[in-house]
Amino acid sequence: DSVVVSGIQPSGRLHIGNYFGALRQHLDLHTQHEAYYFIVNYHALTSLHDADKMRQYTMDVALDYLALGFDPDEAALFVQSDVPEVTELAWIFYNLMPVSRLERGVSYKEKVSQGLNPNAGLLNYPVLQAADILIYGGTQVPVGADQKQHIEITRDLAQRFNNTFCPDDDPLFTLPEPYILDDVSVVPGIDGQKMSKSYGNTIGIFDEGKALKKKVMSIVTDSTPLDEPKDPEQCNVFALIKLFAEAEQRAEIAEQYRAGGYGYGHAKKELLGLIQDFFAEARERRHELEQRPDYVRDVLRDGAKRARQKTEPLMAQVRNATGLMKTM
Ligand code: AQP
Repeated sequence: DSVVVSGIQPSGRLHIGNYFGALRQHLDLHTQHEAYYFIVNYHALTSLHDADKMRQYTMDVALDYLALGFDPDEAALFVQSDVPEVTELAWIFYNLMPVSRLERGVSYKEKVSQGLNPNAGLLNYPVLQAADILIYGGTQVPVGADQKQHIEITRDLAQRFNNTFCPDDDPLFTLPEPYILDDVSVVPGIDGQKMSKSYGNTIGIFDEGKALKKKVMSIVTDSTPLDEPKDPEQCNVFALIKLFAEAEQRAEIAEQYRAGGYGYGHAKKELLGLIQDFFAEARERRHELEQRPDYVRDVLRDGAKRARQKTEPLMAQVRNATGLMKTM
């Protein structure tokens, strides 16, 4: 049976790239399968060193999930650091992973090429992620395309562990599959690059009012004059409209692009309305939930309890397989 597993960083408010690339799939799948979703604060620690912000962003992600429809009766939502077995397993995995493989990691290399002086946590990010996935016996990992290579590293680690420590007929870890939907695998940001917090090009799921309007109006377009026909498939605004509009409306808007006389300003207004409507209910629910921090904490605590029912016995097997004694 499928076990769905995915993590999300508490490194700022979630954006619509996170939503379409991952969160929506998390929400779709969590009522159908056993599912574990965790707020990966250890991962965020690779770049965030501010305790107040860490606490705030962690609560923010929990609020976002609940507001968008996560049902705590259906699956576990919890904070990564509430499950200490994960870092324990990560340490074991570090010893199976060549440094050279991590240094070739696409997202690691990209951050370094942007001038970041990487810490050891960042280099080892995919190993901790592998521990996160494998410790719950994850089989499906709903993520955006940027995570594909990390899932390959996870599969590699599962295999290395099984080959090194388990008899052939009794592997401990299952190899997970990435669950990536093509249409939404890379959501562009307001400058047309992948929407990403580190590029400062995001539109937040819960942005509203002037802030939201300003972001939508600043989406980069070319300079084709208003009356000339335009190719919707070449337009950043349309790329986002496609995510929010129903098929029929999408086709109508594409038609207007091609006909000419329809400017990018029109398209941006259309998009703004679509975003406002799409998240209206969730926005209201989020405002309500903000008044109930104790409830949110209860959800996270229950989620962590459920998670540990899975991780404690698994770690006993891992210690046994590796000869790591536990005397108490
Ligand atoms: N632009 C995107 N399109 C599709 N999917 C995306 N994801 C992120 N950006 C896009 C997916 O969202 C999930 C959560 O990712 P994360 O918490 O690791 O966030 P992230 O990838 O760190 O998001 P950012 O904004 O891109 O952060 P930085 O700037 O730190 O790299 C993942 O499944 C991810 O694929």
